[in-house]
Amino acid sequence: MIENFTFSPANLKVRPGTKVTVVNRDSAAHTVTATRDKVFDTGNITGGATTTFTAPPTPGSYSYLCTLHPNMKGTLTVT
Ligand SMILES: [Cu+2]
Repeated sequence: MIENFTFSPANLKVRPGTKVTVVNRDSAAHTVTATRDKVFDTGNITGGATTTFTAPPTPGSYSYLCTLHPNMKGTLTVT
C-alpha cells in the first residue's frame, strides 16, 4: 500500500517469487523500484492504480524506493 507518500508497511517479508500487489492510494504516481540492479521495478503506478511485481527468487534483504520521490524508501525481505 502507498498512501501519503509512504510505503505501508515499509518493511515486508515474503517468500521467494511471491507475487506482491501494490495499491497506490495517492493521486500522484509512484514506483516500487529495487535500489540494487532494479531486481524488481513496477514502473510508474498512476494515482489510484494497483499493480503487481514478483519478489526475487533469491533470499535476502532488498531495499527499494520510489524513483519519482527518492525519499520514499522501504525494504523487502525475501526469506
Ligand atoms: Cu513516489
